Amino acid sequence: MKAKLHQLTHTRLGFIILLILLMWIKTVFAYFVDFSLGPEDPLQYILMIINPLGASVIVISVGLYFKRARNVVIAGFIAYLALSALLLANALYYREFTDFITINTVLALPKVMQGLGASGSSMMAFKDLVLILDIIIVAVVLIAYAALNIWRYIQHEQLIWPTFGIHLDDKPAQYHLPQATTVVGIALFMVTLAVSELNRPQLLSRTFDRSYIVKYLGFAPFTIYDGIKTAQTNTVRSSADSADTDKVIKFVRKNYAQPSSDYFGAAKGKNVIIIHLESFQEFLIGQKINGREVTPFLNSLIKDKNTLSFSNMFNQVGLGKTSDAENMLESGTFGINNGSLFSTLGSTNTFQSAPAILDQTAGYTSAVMHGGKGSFWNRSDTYQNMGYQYYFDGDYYAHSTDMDTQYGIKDKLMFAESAKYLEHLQQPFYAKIITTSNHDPYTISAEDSDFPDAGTDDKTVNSYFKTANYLDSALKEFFTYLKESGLYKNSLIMMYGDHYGIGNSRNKDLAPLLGKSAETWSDFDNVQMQRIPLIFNMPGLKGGQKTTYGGEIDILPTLLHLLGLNTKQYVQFGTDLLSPSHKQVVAQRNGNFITPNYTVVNGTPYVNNGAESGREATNLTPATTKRLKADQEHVNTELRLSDTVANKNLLRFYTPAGFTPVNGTDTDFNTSLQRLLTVERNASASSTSEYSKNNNEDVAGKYKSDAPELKNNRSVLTEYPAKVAKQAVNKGNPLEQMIRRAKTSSFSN
Ligand code: GP9
Ligand code: MN
Repeated sequence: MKAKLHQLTHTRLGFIILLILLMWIKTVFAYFVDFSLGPEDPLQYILMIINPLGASVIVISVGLYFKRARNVVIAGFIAYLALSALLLANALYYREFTDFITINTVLALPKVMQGLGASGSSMMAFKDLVLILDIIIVAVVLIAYAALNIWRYIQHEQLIWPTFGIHLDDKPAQYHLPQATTVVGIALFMVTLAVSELNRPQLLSRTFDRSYIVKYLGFAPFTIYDGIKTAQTNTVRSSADSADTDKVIKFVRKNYAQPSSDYFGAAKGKNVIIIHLESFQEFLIGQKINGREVTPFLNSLIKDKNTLSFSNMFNQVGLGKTSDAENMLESGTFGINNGSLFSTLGSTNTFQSAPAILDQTAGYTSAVMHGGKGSFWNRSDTYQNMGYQYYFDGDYYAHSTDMDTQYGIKDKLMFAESAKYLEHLQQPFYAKIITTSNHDPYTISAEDSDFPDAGTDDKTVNSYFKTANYLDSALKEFFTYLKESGLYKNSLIMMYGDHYGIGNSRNKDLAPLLGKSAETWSDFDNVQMQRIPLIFNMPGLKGGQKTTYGGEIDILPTLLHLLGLNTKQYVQFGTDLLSPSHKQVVAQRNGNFITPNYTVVNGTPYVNNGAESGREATNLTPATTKRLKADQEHVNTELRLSDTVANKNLLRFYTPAGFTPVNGTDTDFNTSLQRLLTVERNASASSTSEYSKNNNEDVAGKYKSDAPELKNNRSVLTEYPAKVAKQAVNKGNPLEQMIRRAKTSSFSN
């Protein structure tokens, strides 16, 4: 044992291994104490425990490449210091921002420091000592030696240097040792990467959340990944010139469709409540399982005379899934073709999006509600840059394991708890509620759903109908509440499905339920399955079930026109679905497209309707062939130009008339609650929130739901989770009522 220890500190390899072990322990300690990386299964725990190893081996063993023993120590220690600094800096940064340091944060450091303000000094915590204890010890020893040296120098004695008891072998390292260690490090990293990709496919291409990259791969790989992404983005950006912008403006102007006179301004001045229906496909509407309607509420809503719905709407998302849908909805531009626009560009791009447009041109308050991690899909940064004023993320909702879904909280609780934020928003407002129960793997307890099993061979397909049915019932409760609170009569409610819930590989199991055959199921059918619902409901709205072909890209101009706002000056790639000149050519992110008569998959046209439905279109007239060719050209151009706008950040060069660029860093979502209530209080008699209008009565407390969690504990309806209310208290907010609520809150986050 003693010999082994001796070997560990007295050989250069031993010394390097010691540093690697220390780094490993420190990092794992930090993972569990300083960060909430949210490991979800045993494999993710294992990955978190092993992932610091690969990078530490690669970086620290660089020291071994040096010939002289002293240089091995110096280089190894510098590498060790660098990794330690990265870890500590992230721990401190995370405490304040619940996020990791990116290259862009470093570049914007002065601003960050400003943002920190008074809290900066209180950032160090006792546990940080663990991360620097080793370095402190070394520093103390060094200082002691220096003092000793000065003393000896004064005494005219010989200078001595610290060896820390490490008397390294002075025989040069074996020939292949450094190379071998590097290879071991790379191999360790590759294994971590491979296992991570298995557990979370497309981790690197989709990013999801910075915390995912750290959780799976560790800090050093995250920093390098972020560095590469940033460099790529900046290279593309710097190549932008005015000709790029001109081309885009020319295209969108030519494409513009004037509003329909029937609908323009039909919802002028109304609140807009957007309900983001997670993974919700159009085929669910009207579908029955064992004779039971999957979506009884939506089915009846669609028949309501005040409901306008579209049955030929297609999702147009790419790898960014939910975030791509949100991006199209908010910005009227497509997601990018190689990842999530939110994740890749959301922190730095210029947006001209719905919240800012509505605020600046019609005085709307804007808020988004999502019961999950605020940073997922880089939402916090992106929402800031889109001009959202408030973001109520998972911290603003009560959580306990039986309330949670994989990405948030159960929809019924989500809607119920959102009521207390909605009723305090100044009207008119633009509020988006993101649901999460209907997300793969569609788990739902028997307590929450008695919906029959669809009985196919595919469990995912079977449970999809259950969670969709649960969402439908959550919507019903929410509508009941809106009517009860008084919000309903002033609001336009819009619901849309973000993307498919059943992937192409499962469609064959689904086919029989849709009256189709699994044997003849084709690519054509897969594209038809990309339909999503789009539903507008408002008292007095001229309803109807429209068969117009369109996609998510068309929602924004449609919505803005309903609100009576002009869109001509903006860079939006879609057109108003209600406009007589709406273009019915619906692009898919991969270049396929759908028109009312044809579906073009990889350049091959298929017939949509009639007896030939699903057959390859042969014997096309020259005019039709020409038309489809032009349509394909149009699709390619709009996707390419939208990518240019995003990747080159072109909107920074073009500010539409009457629009003021958004300064995202001005908004702090940590103070959403504090600001919301302060605005209401300061407005006093002129406050337009529903709460004020109801004589400061919490209608939210009356929310009716059959959710079992709410039966015995209705306090969550009016109380704020301690975590968010505490932030407000810390920042010196004097809103006593809010503080009182926080103290009595029976759920903790
Ligand atoms: C995450 C949730 C799901 O917050 O919206 O995202 P998805 O996996 O559907 O893109
Ligand atoms: Mn989604």
